[in-house]
Parts: sequence; C-alpha cells; structure tokens
Amino acid sequence: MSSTPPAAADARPEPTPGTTRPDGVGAAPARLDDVVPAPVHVDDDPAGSFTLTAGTTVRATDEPGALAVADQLAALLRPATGFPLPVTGLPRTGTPPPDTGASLPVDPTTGPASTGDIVLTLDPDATDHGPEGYRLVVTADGVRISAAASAGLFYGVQTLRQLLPAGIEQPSPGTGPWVLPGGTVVDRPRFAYRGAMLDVCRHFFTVDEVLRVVDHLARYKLNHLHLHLTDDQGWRIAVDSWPRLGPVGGATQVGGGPGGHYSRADYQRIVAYAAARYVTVVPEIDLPGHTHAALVAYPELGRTGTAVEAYTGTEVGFSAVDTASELTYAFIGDVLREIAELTPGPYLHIGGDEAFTVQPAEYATFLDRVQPMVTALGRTVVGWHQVAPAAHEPDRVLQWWGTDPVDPVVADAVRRGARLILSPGNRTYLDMKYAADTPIGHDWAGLVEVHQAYDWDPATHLADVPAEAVLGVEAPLWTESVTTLAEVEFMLFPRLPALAEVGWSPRSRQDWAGFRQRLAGHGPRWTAAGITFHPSPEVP
Ligand code: TNX
Repeated sequence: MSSTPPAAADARPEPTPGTTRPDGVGAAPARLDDVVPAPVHVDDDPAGSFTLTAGTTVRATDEPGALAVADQLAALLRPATGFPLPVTGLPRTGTPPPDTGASLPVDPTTGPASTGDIVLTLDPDATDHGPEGYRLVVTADGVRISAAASAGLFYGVQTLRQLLPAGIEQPSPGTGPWVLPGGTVVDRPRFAYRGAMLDVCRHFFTVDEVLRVVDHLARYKLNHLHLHLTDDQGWRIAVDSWPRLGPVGGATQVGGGPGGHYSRADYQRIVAYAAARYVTVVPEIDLPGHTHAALVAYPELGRTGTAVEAYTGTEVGFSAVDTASELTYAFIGDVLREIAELTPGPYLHIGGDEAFTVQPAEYATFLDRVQPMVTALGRTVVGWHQVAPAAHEPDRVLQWWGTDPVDPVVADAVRRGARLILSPGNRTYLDMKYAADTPIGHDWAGLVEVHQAYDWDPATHLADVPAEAVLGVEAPLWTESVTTLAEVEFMLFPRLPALAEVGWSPRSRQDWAGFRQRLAGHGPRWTAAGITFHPSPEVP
C-alpha cells in the first residue's frame, strides 16, 4: 500500500487559470453524440447551434425544484464563462381554474421564453420520459429542457454541461466561445437504482471529500451513494445512545492513522447535499461481522465481553457481535433507529457479509431478528447477498457481489420476492486494479480495466434471475489501499462513467467501440475540473 497518489495524479497538467488550454482542447465544440451515459435518442441539427453570451438568462418554471436546478446550472456555468447568467422564474401561462386557484404548467413549445435563453420547464403532465427523464432541445434561439419532475431537469442539465466545450469545467474564466451543438436529446434511465459505494471505514474521508464524490456521481446521472459506515477498522457515525461508538470506535483506520467519524450534523450535511443532486444516501451498518470497532467502544457487545485493541489491518471475517445476547439487539435497535432518523431515503443496509465466525444457524436467527427491525422503522432492508437464505421482508433488496453469475441461493431469494442490486466483483468493484501494475487496489476478483467494467448486461447477468428483479447496479469502492481523494478519483475514473452507462443507457445504445471514443472526450473535462484519473490504454 502506498500513501502517495498514483502517478496519474502527478502527471496531470494543471489547468492554466484564465485561458483555454494551449492545445485548444478546452474550446473545441462538443458533439451531441459525445454524451456519457449515452442518451436514449439523439437528433443532430447542424444548423441549430447556440452560443452562450453575457446576455444569456436562465429561466425556470416558478417552482422550488425547477428554480433550484436553474441556480445549479447557472452556478456551474459562471466560473468558466464569467457571464452573470441571472436566474428568473418563468411566469406560467394559462388561466388558473377558478375553483382551485392552481396555476397551469407552461407548455414547453409555446412558453414565453425569449430568444437567447436557457429555459427549464417543469411539466407534470409530460410523463412520457418517466420521473427522471427529460427532453433537451438546442436551437439557434436558445436551449430548452423539459421534464415531468425536477430530477429530469437536473439530468438534462448534466447533459447540457457535456455539450459545452471541455473548458466549461475550468474553475476560472476561459475564452470560449461557449457553443452548444444544435439538436434534440430525449432521455430516460434504464434502471431506477444507479449507485456507487464509498468505504469510509478502512480509510476515513472528510465530509468535503464525500461531497466531491457526490458531485462525481451526479455528473454521470448516478442516483444512490451507499456509505459503508461501520467496519472492523472504524465506526464512522455518531450515535447518541451509544456515545463511545464515534469517538472511540472511530479513532483509527487501516495503517493506524487517526481515522475520524461524522457527527449527526456532518451526516445530515452529506444527506442534504446529495439530495440536492438527486442522490439518495444508503447508510450501511455492517452486521453481525465487520464489527470489531464497535467492540473496541463497547466490549460487552462481544462474545467474550473483554476489552479488545483497535484493529488496523486488512483481514476480513474475524469479528462478530454476540448474537445470543439481548444487549446486542437493544444496541442494533438504537443504532438503526438513530440512523433512520437522519436518513430520509428508503433504504437501510445491514451488511451481512463475511461473518465467518458466526455459525449458519446462529446467523439465520440473527437475521430473523434484525431484518424485521428495519421494516418496523418503515425502511427497506438491503443486505449483501449472504443474507439471501433469510426470510423475505417486504421489498427486500440483496446486493450481489459475486464473480460467478450462477447463484441458486440468490435466485431462490428472488423467487421469494427479493430484488437485486448488481455489484459483480469482476465488473463493478472499483477497488480492483486496472492492470497488474496498478499501484493500489486488490485483484481477488480479477483485473478490471474499462472494457471489463463496461461490457456486461445487468438484465441477463445472473442465471435464473429475471430482468424485472434487477433494481439496478452499484460500483463499490473499498478503501483498504485507497488513502486520499486523488486515489479515490483515480479508481473511479474512468470506470464510474462506464458503470453509469451500463445503468442508464438502453442496451441498444451501448457499444464499446463508440463508448471508448465518447469517453476519450471526457479526459480533458476531468483535467479542466482537476479530477485525477487513470489514463487507460483502452481509451484513445
Ligand atoms: C470483500 S464485498 C468485502 C469487503 C472488502 C472487499 C475488498 C464485501 C461485501 N465485503 O469487506 O473490503 O472484499 O475487495
């Protein structure tokens, strides 16, 4: 393990403030076809390109969600363009029905946009594209994004961002011109769940670092951030009813560094920042194994009850809470209740992986107690696929992380009602090395270069599991060897965009030859944005 960032971080050229890059890459016009993940439908109109100017206004349906997205768009575009880009509410057309006083939605084709504007229109009746879909039209007169819900407007904005030259990602003014190619994009996601996981236990990451990871997810239209909050090496979330968990359980990490934990306010800041970017936080309290840090704080939760030293190594599977003790269930009840209080999203992840010291009968009894506790809190239980044999709970979700796509136990759980998040280790595990010489990472699931991460189909991946049972995909980043934000980004890019396309784009729009070309155009964007990435030899 190395504590210095991988070579790519050092090799990254610093963007020159106040200029576009000397090679002109920053100002090169983007193409409608270069969007990642690939949209459902794209229609070029070479005559219709639009240029942002100092006079451009961002207008949005006068509704809080739409206006918030408009503000985010303006905030995105201001640094590089230097334009003021004022945001204004769009007066609604039509006469409110006299009995309700409700206003009518603006018709995106006839609404009162003036020439030269970017217009975001919320039309609750335009449900053709689903709750996350959008339609984006660029003409010489302006840009219109319309959607049934503000999430769709947000995704339309992420597409718009990619249609501008790479220099738009610079933190300070470039020279432009800021041209968007003309045409129409109609888009909606293939899977409802598109996520990534960050292990903040093996190495701790600050709130600001987590927020930056949220930005990376949102940029590629991923909508769930799974936070692996508890493990042997550190307990990372404050729990008022068990106050030693954070300060004592969180006081170290792999390699013996100081670790850390999130206060309730820190965690709420992450949740709120993510929500504003249409990212749902999925908190994981890993049980009954991976609990050594909890036992450091409260030895009475363990089977021997005796004090234990903090663990800073990388072995897995040795720890467990005492599944025969009522104190354990009181503890879990308190922790899950407090986490649920802080988490607006529907999911509570209870881990369940690698409890090698818990006998199968004991493990089953444990899950029979714990899964219903999650349901009683009004939340949907998620567990790593080791929980598959347990009884079904309403809406139960299994996260499958195997490498051999034949798993009869999981297929049986699906027949009993479980749904799946697919995280095949040999496709989605962001802690796997790209190549044998990758300076950090594991290889137990194989080497995962970009093509390997890209070229698989979640709908047909697991034997005897129908497509309807697949909620979506998630890319986990375990951090035994990942110590800094630059290293996190190095492992995410470019595999996160590959996974994003697997989760978002229709199968018919996915093709490796096209993807690697489109992806190549994103390198200059990451450079402009200061994002560290692996310069994959598979991508031109
Ligand atoms: C397995 S995947 C684990 C983690 C490790 C990871 C390393 C899973 C549910 N458990 O505890 O960090 O392998 O790749």
